[in-house]
Amino acid sequence: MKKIALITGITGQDGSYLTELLLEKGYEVHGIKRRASSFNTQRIDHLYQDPHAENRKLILHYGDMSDSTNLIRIIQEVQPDEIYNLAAMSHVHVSFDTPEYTANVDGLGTLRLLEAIRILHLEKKTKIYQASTSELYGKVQEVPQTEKTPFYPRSPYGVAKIYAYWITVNYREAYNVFACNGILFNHESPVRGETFVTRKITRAVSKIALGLQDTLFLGNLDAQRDWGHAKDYVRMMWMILQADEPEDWVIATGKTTSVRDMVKMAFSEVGIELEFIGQGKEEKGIVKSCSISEFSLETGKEVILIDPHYYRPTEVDLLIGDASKAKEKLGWTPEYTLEELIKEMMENDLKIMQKELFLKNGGHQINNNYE
Ligand code: NDP
Ligand code: GDR
Repeated sequence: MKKIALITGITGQDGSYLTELLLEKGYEVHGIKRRASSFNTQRIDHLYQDPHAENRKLILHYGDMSDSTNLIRIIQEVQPDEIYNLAAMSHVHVSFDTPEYTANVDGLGTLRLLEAIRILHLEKKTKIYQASTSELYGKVQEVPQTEKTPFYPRSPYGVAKIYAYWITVNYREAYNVFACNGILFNHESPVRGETFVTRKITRAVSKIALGLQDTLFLGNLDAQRDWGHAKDYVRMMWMILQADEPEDWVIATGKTTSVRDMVKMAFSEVGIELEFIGQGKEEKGIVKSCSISEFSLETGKEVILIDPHYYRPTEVDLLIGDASKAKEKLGWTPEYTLEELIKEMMENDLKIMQKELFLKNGGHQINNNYE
């Protein structure tokens, strides 16, 4: 029997990898996309199927996590076996500027889906995955963090997601919905949003190496994150809904790296050795040596500077996850190392920036967005 999945947030990083995975597994995949004034489906365009074709396996619906009636109607039409709730205002720093919107979409949005399952009497049919996050741990209580570590969120995003976490647990306990939280630590890829720190770095390092940009401004370089590859993490999302029992799971690599070291790793991909000098907001990253002539940068050039604007009012200092439960009970282990992830992201961004350089050399204006 063909399975039907509904993905909220299908146009995002994880939505695109999960769609690829589920289509490969023979699912009929439905996705909710937002109406926007410009195209927002770039990440899934390679999977697009003509709406006039018969037996389509990928079907998109307009919708929004703030609109209950819309969600109920879509779920009624689709009758999904599995819902993956990936939609969210997912940027921690932006959530300080939009706390109410974030609470509505990331917190209440999850409730709306769970209520839709209940209203439509789909408790026995429809399983639901909730995209929970290591941001729930927030202020360090324990390292490494497990399914039992207490939560202490440090942003409106984290607080909204904690509501989503507990309402998912509550609907599992109260109504026997097969509802699970994946507590995912940071995961990245070549299609990571451009304003998250890893992608911001790989894009900027590519531009700096090619002479398209002089400097990259960053915030807190001391923050430490447990970074994995999105491809490994969406595989685990699917495994969570195939488990015998609905449970909550930590997904992480078990290794942590500072933002500063991540910057150094990205520069080393283009043969540039970076040295950090100074402290706090005066800290700078300067070129120590450059071994690839194609990317020649003069020694001593300042390429990383601090902009306090990128600091958060409250920060999460250290994340490192213990995914032993997922390994032991579901046999999940990540396949990518951080080095492989950064290499893949750098290769992708270098290709994009080489195109930009080509256009610039041809007299065209290029995108100069430094964020
Ligand atoms: P992205 O920001 O790349 O994608 C978010 C998706 O949600 C996009 O499709 C976006 O649409 C959609 N969306 C945003 N607001 C709404 C709304 N009001 N109604 C409907 N859809 C909306 O995030 P990721 O793919 O990285 O993450 C997926 C989920 O996992 C998120 O919930 C995130 O909070 C969570 N998470 C992510 C981690 C990570 O490291 N990536 C770690 C732990 C949890 P549009 O394309 O139009 O903007
Ligand atoms: P995070 O990811 O907040 O962990 O949330 P992000 O990449 O935004 O920040 C990681 C760390 O880097 C520090 N930092 C900067 N961050 C950004 N974005 N821009 C900068 O210039 C910069 N300089 C330093 C941050 O302070 C932070 O400590 C991500 C999102 O995907 C969430 O949706 C998800 O839930 C968590 O990961 C797990």
